[in-house]
Amino acid sequence: MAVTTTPLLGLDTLSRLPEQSRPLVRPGAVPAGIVHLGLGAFHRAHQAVYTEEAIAAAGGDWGIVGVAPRSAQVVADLTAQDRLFSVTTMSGATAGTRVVGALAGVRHAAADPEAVVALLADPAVRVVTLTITEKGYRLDPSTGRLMLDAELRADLGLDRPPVTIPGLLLRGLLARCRADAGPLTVLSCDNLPSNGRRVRSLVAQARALVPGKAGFDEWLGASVTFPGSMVDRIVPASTPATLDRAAAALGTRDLAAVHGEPYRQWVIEDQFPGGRPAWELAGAVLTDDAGPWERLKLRTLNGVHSAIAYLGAVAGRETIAAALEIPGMRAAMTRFVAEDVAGSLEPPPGVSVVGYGASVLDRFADPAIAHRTRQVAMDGTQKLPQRVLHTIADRRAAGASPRWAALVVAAWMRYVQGRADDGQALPLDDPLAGLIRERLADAGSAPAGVAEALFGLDAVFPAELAADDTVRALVVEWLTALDRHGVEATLAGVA
Ligand code: CS2
Repeated sequence: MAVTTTPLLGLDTLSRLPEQSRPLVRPGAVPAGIVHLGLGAFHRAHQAVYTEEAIAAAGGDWGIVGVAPRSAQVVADLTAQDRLFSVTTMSGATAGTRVVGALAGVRHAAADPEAVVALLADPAVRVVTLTITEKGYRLDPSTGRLMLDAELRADLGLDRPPVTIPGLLLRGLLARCRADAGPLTVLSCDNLPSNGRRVRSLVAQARALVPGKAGFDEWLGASVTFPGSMVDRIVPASTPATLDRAAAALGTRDLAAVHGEPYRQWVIEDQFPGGRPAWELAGAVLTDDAGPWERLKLRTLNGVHSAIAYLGAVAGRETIAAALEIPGMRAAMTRFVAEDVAGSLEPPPGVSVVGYGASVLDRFADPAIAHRTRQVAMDGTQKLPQRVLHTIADRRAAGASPRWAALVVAAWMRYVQGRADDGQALPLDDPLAGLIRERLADAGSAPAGVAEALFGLDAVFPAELAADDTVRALVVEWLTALDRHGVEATLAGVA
């Protein structure tokens, strides 16, 4: 009852909000300068918050037009709420909720792709940011080559509105060049290695499949930059509890509410020929090279996250925090970071990989965040290379035997077989799910056969790594232990 009588968040209910929950910027008051592709929870709790604070501190026409590639619901919800949404920051028993006013507009790309193409060609827009998840780039995770399927081929025919992100980006850039609309920065905010270089390569590979377009390449080289960035904040998918908490804090309903941890980090390579918001005033680090930060974060935070997700889900633990309580889990993750990850990378100056790893485990341990193991376990084929396999490759090149990293690969192999230790079904939510099932169907149930079948997925495992006997033996050893004894017994002895 209370829910239906509570008014909806919107411009006309702003005055009802507690003082500390009000937006820093009124939507509509700041013209758009950014187009963001991917309107999920992470964007709302990360770039939107940084951008709103930057505008509040230093001004500038940097309102964000948020584009949802597929989901009509988030666009409908945000439209009904005058593009306002709240972020609840949670830590232990405390929580604070604030409404964010950074969105100058919202669009549904699937319903109106031409409107998005037109936005990318608008001279007022000078930055395009992306959080489209690893698979949205349609790059082979192992080689970085554009994966051409019928949908993408049709997009690159340019004779119908684009439905893929590569198609949309290329069309937008071609239109911008034609309109001579001025310089632009395309900023990937996804957890991919060298994400700036990847999105540049995506555009180049897509462009190479489109004939003609004289002058475009020169324009692209002179006018468009693709800096790299490292993004960090734990923001789980919203649940009914997220919306209830927001409603209780705000006194209005918020259908687009998100919640996340207090920690946040954004390291950005400073290449913005058309200008940018003063993100540094919101705590972002602007640098020449985000690479060391990005490798540190992908291999440590995301590598450990995936490891806990697979092991925890197989052990029947609902959340990352609950999985971290399995005896031996923290020790195994600490050893993974100290013995394998730390030796695989050069951290940013003054940062200790082991110290960073310990702080990551403390963040994961907060039960208030309630991040589901099954959510982090999604799309493993798109995540494993940068989170674990690069660590393995670098350690092998140095002559080491990365035992703990092999455990992470084995945990993924155990997870994708679809059964938890108690026999419950586990979902396989992955763009290569069909291929994985096919491989497993032929593999039998013996760990060596399963490993053999999955190492054959060349989109995930580079040939050199798949042929490395040391790595294979380590993975099979762990997979055998997980199979025979289960996760809890396997981890029990780790100290
Ligand atoms: C997680 C990330 O879902 C996942 O795969 O590892 O979304 C993680 O929460 C963020 O990268 C934290 O910055």
